[in-house]
Amino acid sequence: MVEFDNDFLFGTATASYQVEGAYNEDGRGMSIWDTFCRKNGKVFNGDTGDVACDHYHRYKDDIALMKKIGIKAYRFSIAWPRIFPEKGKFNQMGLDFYKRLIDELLINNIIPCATIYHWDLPQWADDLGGWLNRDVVHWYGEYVEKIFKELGTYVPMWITLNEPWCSSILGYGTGDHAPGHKNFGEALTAAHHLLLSHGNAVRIFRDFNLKDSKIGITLNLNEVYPETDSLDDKIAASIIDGYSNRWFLDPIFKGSYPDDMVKLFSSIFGSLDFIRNEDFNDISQKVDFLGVNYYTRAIVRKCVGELFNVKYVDGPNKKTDMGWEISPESLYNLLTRLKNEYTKELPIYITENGAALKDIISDDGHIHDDERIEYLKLHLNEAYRFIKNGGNLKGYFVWSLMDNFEWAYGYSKRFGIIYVDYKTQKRILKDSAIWYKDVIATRRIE
Ligand code: IFM
Repeated sequence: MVEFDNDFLFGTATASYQVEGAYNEDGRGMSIWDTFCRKNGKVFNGDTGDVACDHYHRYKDDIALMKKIGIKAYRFSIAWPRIFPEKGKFNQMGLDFYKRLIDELLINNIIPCATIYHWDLPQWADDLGGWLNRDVVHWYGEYVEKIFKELGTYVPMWITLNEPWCSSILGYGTGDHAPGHKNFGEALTAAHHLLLSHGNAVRIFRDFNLKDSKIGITLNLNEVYPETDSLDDKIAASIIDGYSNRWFLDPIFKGSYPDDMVKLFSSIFGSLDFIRNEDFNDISQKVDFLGVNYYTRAIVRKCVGELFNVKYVDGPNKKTDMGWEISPESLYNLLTRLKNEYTKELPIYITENGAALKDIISDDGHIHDDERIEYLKLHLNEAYRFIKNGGNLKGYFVWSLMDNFEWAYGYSKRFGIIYVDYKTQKRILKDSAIWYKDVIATRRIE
């Protein structure tokens, strides 16, 4: 029997560009995703976040649904281009939306958990070089300062960045995400400036001395396994671990980049001269918690000719609609490794976990997403196992509250526990939402 303590936080998560819509209302400026979606062939079906789930207008109804499910915390993100649509120009109307959203959450006893940056960089910032321009640290600093000043006391949980690996590697390395560059040297520069911006935001946050608020960062992390026991595959796994996990964890928790990766990256991409020694003092500012987004594991083998001479290979287990292998026990291994090597007693939150599935509305009008229930159940079981073995895991946020804009996949992937009919904007609670309601109410998984 799995039974979570009363202080374990059960939440759900979304992000501004994925749900809000209202892309040109109340003074919002354009973001890199508005631009990216308008480029031919970048996003499935030419989909955009222009309307998305219309959460900007329907947030009250959506919060009522959260209340119905019994959700205790809502992780949303703030759209930087609503707050600063132009460089140095603050937009009160944009901020007021988040005031309304937070008020409504508080009235309904739902804890607001705000992510400050979930990928929607203002277009003006990109025009000036985006995450490649070191000045971005100051632009982001100005933004976070305003946010803490206006909203700081109402939000108990702040997250500086969501998944800087994706913002940098997918945005500047592979070109799969906005702004769509394909240059891994740039990706490392962007990653560094993201990390610096994170550290600077933590420092600014401390200056506000918000006694009832905590701050952390959310990283997408995986366990990386070699396909075989060969030395070549083990080295391949260590490289991918360095590239996707340690490159972000080490500077935050250990105050330096991992030596092996510095050597490898500089041998491939040349001098990493965007790094200054004093930067690590900023990046390793003490955080109050670590947010972990976990979906799958990685299995790799050596393969000459691929990037880093490594190839990702398919695992044997069932996959979600993203093609991601379902591997709950790797969540346990990941959390245990984080505790041992990085976080020790520091609280961890699973800030995202969930499954995209081909949900269909049955003849009875319901969505019987048993596979999602199974996915969530298996992962919550592993989360509980971690707690029972001494892990300081404080909460779990399902990705996502509702189906939404899944970046380059447009609306073709459904992660929600609430179904969204994009034509009518009708919401339907999936069976997983009803199941989650029961888990939250009893704190138990049968
Ligand atoms: O939808 C995304 C989210 O924005 C960031 N984490 C992963 C999710 C699923 O791909």
